Amino acid sequence: MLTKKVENALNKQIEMEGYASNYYLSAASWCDSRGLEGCGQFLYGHADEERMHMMKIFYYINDAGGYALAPEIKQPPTKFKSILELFEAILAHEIKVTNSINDLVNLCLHEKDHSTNNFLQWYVAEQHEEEKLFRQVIEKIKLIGDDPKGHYWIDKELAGMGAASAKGGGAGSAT
Ligand code: OFO
Repeated sequence: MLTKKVENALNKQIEMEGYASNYYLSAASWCDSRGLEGCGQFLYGHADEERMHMMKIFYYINDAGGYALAPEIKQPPTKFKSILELFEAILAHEIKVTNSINDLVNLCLHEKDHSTNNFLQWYVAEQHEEEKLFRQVIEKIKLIGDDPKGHYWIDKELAGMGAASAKGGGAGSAT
């Protein structure tokens, strides 16, 4: 059984995961509209993953005797100055999500809710993987160059990474 505090915090996390999904969608659209289809494909995949993260919490709340709320989601950024800035913004947002998950774990420990703490450990691992992935992408962009020629190669690189993550891998592929 969830305490009201944990239920409210989980519902807040639903909103955050939904926002993350739309953030990726917005970033994918920015890339797509500039002919960066590989980057777009990679980001559309992440939008789907974040929706799955949202739904996992949604089902968990109801399964645990709470009441999951369909979230109101504000519009994410739609303009980015460059690919590098876009991925840096994504990493910054993922770090926010990590902090929010850590706060949730702390709350569960405080409320002695070991079941939800156990459930959240999947997210702890997932956030570790995502932060690592986006740090790698940012390093690659810096290496290849954030200019038109560099974009061509970054797009090819991320198209490959998008295809690999679509096949599964990391905590993100769990159900
Ligand atoms: Fe990476 O945001 Fe979900 O957990």
